[in-house]
Amino acid sequence: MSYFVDDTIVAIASAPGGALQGILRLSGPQVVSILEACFVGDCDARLSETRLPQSIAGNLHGVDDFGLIPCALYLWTTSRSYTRQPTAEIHTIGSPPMLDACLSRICDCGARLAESGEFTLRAFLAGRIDLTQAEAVLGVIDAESDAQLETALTQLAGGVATQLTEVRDEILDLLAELEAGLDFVEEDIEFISREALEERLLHAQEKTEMVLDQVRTRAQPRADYRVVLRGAPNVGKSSLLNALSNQNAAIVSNERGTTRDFVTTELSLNGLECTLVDTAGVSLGLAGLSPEVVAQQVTEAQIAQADLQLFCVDSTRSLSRWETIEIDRLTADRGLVVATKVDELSVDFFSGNKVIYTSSKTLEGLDTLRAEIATALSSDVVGSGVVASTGVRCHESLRVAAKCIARSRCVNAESLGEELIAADLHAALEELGKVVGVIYTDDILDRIFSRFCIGK
Ligand SMILES: Nc1nc2c(ncn2[C@@H]2O[C@H](COP(=O)(O)OP(=O)(O)OP(=O)(O)O)[C@@H](O)[C@H]2O)c(=O)[nH]1
Ligand SMILES: [Mg+2]
Repeated sequence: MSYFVDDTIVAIASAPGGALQGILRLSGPQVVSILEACFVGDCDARLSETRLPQSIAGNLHGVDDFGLIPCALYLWTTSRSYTRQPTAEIHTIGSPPMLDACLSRICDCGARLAESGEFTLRAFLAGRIDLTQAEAVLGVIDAESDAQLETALTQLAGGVATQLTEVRDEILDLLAELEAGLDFVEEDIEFISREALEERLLHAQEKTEMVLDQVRTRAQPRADYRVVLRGAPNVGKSSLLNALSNQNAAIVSNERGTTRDFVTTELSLNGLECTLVDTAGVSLGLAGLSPEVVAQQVTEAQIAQADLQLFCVDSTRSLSRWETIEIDRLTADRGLVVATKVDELSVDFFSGNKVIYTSSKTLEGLDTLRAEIATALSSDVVGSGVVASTGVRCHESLRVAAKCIARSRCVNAESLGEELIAADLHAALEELGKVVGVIYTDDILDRIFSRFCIGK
């Protein structure tokens, strides 16, 4: 990875393969002189005299045997660009051999091929974005679902960085006051009272822990959510699993207690991958160690692991007392109430919860159910607002930062000295600095930017 930013880099920024349009991206001090050597605009504006961002129609010339190649040039000649360097994009026909020829022509004029992630690296080195935003760029490129995209966009817009910058600023202010106090320690002047210090330290700790919580929930890339079907025997859980997955994975019969072991099948909802789990119907009042009792235990274990429960009730009969109690206990983000068999004569449930009416026979309501499942699962993802790679990288730093602040509060409580509090706060600042990239090493940058593709 090159940290030298005084040369001019170029890369194909559009996706590999043929397309209607291809994009070449350049960044560096020589962008204008390079373009003056190989681009001629339809109007005779001199590129070097351009200060405002411009879009200029024209042609690339001298590109092997291709003659003049029509293109649109987008040019930022000042530091008001993504990389804070003169930057340009050439939008032209997306033919791979032609784009390659344009690339070598631009290199002949003085540019060098960019390494992977080098444009975003330059944006980071110029202070345009912080490390969490750089990771969010990658999050946007790699997003496989609407929810992942929204998380990455939130982070790109500042999400986690804004909160951490606020904590850092608070700690910096506090340190300034503490250290000013240390200079006057002989004179016995109190710059900040113990109570006021405790209040501000507690606030900083809580904020850090809040971000740590967000990061924790996203530390594992959630490729797989578990959605569990639950309900009384014979309400139609197995039929629903078969209908939703369009398979005959589970045995269906009008005998109660057909399902004993749990059966799973994979579902893809709006790009969210989830495992749908069928369980044995819940029977009350069983005793001993019969297969039924074991089946009940398996059901409860599956529920405990579930991200979402689909609580199924048979719409051809009224709710039992147990069902009413269970429905009341469901919270919107952990459970949905699904009424089955609406193709038969249905009774109306008077429930405070939203009920999704379905039929595994006519497939009525299944699209609504799929959409509701996806919404319930993705609210979990979006709420956290941190892309997975940031979560993995920052978890330890945030944990240590929160611990240092907590320790400084103990020092304060026992009046052990402001020097010790300051030392802990310096340590916390350093860890928070690593997260946003105020403090970084080549190794950290290599790990982040080498995962990008060339041209980004
Ligand atoms: N008319 C109608 N009948 C259904 C529907 N879904 C299920 N059934 C019937 O209801 C009965 C029970 O269905 P299952 O899917 O085995 O029910 P279950 O909840 O898995 O039952 P257990 O595994 O015993 O707990 C079967 O006779 C199904 O044919 C439906 O949408 N419409
Ligand atoms: Mg069943």
